Amino acid sequence: MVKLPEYEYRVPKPDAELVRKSIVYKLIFILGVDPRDARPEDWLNAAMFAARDLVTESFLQTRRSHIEHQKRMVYYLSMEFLLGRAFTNSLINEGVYDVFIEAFRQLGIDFDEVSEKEEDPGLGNGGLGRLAACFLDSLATLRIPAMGYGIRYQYGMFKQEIVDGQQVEKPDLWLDKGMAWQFARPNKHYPVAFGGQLRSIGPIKYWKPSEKITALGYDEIIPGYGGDVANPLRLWTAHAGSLFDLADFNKGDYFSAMRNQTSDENISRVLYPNDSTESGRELRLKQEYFLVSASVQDIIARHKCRFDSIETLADEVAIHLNDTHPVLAIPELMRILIDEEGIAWQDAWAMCCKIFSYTNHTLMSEALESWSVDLMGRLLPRHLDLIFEINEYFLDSVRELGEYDEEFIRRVSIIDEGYERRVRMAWLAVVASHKVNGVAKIHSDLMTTSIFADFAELFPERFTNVTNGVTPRRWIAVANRPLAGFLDKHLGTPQWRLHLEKLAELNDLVDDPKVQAEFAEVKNANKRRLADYIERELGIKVNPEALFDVQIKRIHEYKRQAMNVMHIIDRYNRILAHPEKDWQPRVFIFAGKAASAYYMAKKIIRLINDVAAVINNDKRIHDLIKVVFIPNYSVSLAQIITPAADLSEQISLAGTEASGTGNMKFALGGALTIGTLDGANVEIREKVGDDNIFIFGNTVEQVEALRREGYDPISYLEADRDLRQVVKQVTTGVFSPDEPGRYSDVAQAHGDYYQLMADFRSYVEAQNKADEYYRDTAKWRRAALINIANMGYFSSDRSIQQYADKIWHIKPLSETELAQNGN
Ligand code: HBZ
Repeated sequence: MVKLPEYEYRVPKPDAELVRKSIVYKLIFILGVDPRDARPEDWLNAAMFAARDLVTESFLQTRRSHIEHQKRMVYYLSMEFLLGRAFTNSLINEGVYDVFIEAFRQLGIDFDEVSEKEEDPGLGNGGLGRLAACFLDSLATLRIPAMGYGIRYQYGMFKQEIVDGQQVEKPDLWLDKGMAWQFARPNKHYPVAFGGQLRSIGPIKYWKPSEKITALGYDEIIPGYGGDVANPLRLWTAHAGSLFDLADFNKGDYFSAMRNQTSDENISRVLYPNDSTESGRELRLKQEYFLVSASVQDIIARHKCRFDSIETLADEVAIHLNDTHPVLAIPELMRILIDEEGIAWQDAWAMCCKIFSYTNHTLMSEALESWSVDLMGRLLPRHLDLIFEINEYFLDSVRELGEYDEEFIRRVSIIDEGYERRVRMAWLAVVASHKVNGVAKIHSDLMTTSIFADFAELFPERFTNVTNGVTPRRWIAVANRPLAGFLDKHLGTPQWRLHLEKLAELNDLVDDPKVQAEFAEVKNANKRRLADYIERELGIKVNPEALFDVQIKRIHEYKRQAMNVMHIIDRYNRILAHPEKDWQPRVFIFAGKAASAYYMAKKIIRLINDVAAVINNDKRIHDLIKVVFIPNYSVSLAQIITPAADLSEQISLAGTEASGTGNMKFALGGALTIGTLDGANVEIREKVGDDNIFIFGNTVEQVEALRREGYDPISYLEADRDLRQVVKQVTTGVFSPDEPGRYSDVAQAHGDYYQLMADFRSYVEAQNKADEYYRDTAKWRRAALINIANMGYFSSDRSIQQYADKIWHIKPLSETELAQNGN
């Protein structure tokens, strides 16, 4: 091993002068750009290289400590990571934000202009991907020996444009501007095979694939807060063929080899959209296998490099499956252990059952993944064979219990023997994992009484809950600097960044009018920033004094953006009927993407924009209502919108939203929630108390009862004149005069499956109550402060600590372990 004296690689704690010099050096010698010609993009890249130097040191030191102290590792496998921009976040986590600001000032360059140029890597759809990113931040911050694995999609989530009120998707070329934040790892490459046949010689099976591609790794560095730990997120790209076997070229068929190259490389080309139903396409299955095959091979290679024997794998390694998307890691690990390492089937299975754990993010049966046996057999014959063996082994063990009939066996079988035989991926995950968790209390409870009821009977100890959380670094320290300053001052410490429960001390200050007024200043500054953004981007002027009512998330029927619109229309009607009343001015803000093939979600976007066009231009409304749809929702947009919200819309039908994490970010920023008793709203209510949240609508039990009894949306229309009027206006074209029938199908969609009609009245009443509260400024500010004070629980640090303790059994690197690492 190379021994270096410390000074050769330690980056000194920088001051502004050093940072300035480093930036200029990177600009000239790494990017080859003359400072006189440098554009903001060039300064950004140069500054990112300068910042990366600081993170890299912690990154290498962390890796050394893991090896030296033989730390048990957790590997977090996810098809999605919605990281958001890296630059400012890394400066905050490294504790050099102010130093960089000063360096930019000395250079005479606008820091905000430059940092806004950073691409926001959209390698995810929504909550699940963002959760994975918050978790990486917490894993590094808590010094947990961990690594993420994902796919480096060439095109992430599409860019959304709104043209004539409708969503238009444009490709997201996030890699084109250069990715200063990632290290290419040309030596981290693995073959990934597909197709071909399963052969056997006696009892020994072997797979002869027909196709081989190569996975090549890139490491994105994830810095923890405090600057001493950074973990890698290893992202794989697909490359044609085998890097070693150039047979095609040698055969002289250069052109066909090149053609194959593009089709092979399609595997990491584009992120799959989160559709209303799983689309089950072959390329998606290939992507899933591509991720897990490269990752499992890498995990084993890393293990072998640290320990002598593969036998100890289960003692040293935990693998976490973020939803069912990476579940093929289970048969892949079985395959490698049995076929390549020569381990006996039962021993390999015992190892798998110790290694894997799985998080479920949805109860909606249409969103549960399953793959046809046919397709899987064609693409992955050995894996399908192993899945059949696992199933047989599992079903035999159930039969042996002697308590269950064949109907039960049919229900728990990993293979659905319906019309077309299919592999139920969630079943496979549950059978192989030692722990299965839901993401909020209500969701975890429902999980064991609905989709996994049979398994909960078989393995009651397997099911657990870990309520989601969000990182206070990105969501306060980076996104809400005015609030960060407020907290530093009133808590008298910067420690809330690491110990969010410290926010509770604010509870003593919520009645202090001076503190309330200072909080109002924080909120107003954030509202002005958003109002400026809206004016700049959309040319719409909004009043920062109005109540900002915000719903930002994926557009989906179950999230009920349409019910929000119905309330806006009802309010519009009431204002027109009683203009003399003292109405609370409101700005209704929406943002979110619809999956490109999701017809109804796209229609909802159009409805929002159509309603906005009519109401915003109705002079009689005098700015009492403004409706704004902000295009291209992303992490960086959420960082501007969330801190500016007064009211947070969390209005999914009870029992449909697994947790939600936006709800936590809003409350943490001092917005009050208007929401149903769904997902983590339930726990937010427990923390902030009934008086500081607007809960409305049917409970899960009531929703189920209505479904059982035969839900009748018409009965609500008959009983409610205002509701009738709203539905009539939408369906007869009041908001789409150029095409009156445009929304005739919206109200009837699936017989109002998400029960908008049933919850409408109580929603409107909750909205009226919110107005009343808002008028009493002291009352509102107090409630907002109580929300902030009681959000400590929703830190992703708490979530990750729970995963580490009760699921992964992983201990963090101690300070001494980190300090002594063979320098
Ligand atoms: O995961 C979300 C849940 O809807 C939300 O309630 C929860 O807070 C969050 C984190 O636990 N689920 C998703 O975001 N799901 C997806 O994005 C998804 C992506 C690809 C798919 C299916 C779902 O194929």
